[in-house]
Amino acid sequence: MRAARQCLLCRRELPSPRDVDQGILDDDHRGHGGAVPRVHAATGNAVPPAPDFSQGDDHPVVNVTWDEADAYCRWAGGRLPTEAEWEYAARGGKEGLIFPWGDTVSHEQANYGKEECCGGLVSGRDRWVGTAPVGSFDPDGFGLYDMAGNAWEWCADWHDDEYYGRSPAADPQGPSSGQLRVLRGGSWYYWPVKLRASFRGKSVPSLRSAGFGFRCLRDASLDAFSLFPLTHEQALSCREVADE
Ligand SMILES: [Ca+2]
Ligand SMILES: [Ca+2]
Repeated sequence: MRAARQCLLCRRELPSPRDVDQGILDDDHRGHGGAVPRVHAATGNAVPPAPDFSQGDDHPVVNVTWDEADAYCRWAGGRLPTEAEWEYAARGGKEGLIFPWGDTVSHEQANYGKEECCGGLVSGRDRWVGTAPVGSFDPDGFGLYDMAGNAWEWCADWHDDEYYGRSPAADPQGPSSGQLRVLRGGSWYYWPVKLRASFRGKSVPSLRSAGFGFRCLRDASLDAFSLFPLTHEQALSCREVADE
């Protein structure tokens, strides 16, 4: 019943039932010390500023703009995922759940903030006010870490609240133009509702935030980059939760 209520509240979020192209989400987004120089190399821009909290090399890179994230992924031989691809990956093959692991959330499962706006919070297994080292919590059903929480993740799409009411049934690519880019997954700074698999965040693409990171998707045809291969047998649809 809780899942159904969630669906009714959030109908504009659901891209389902949709198919997305098979692909791989690469976890090579980690490390303010490792990835940041490569973001610099990929874009020619100045090195993104460090956040005002401590980050080790195994933390997700943050403070990157959408253009920098996009440029980095292309430079690395991949691309940013569409938000439909991101959501498919976040659900880890477990359709109809509010969060990647189930219908409830706790600080045992992800790094996020206070129960209500705003700011980081330490509780239980979540020992971080800012970002946590990548992979500090259990992965989702596809073996992907930190899809929910830690850092928001830029997606390829322009944002449009009404898009899923008119989008193609297969592999939606987002609107052709817009003012805002999509972010998914919530972050260390935000309250848990933003960690829902279907929650659609958005921002102007030029904004740098200590909560904004990204990860790259490398297409399955690029076998050399297939860190988390999805098989043809895996269901690729995002099934809509029944209205009950
Ligand atoms: Ca936290
Ligand atoms: Ca994340």
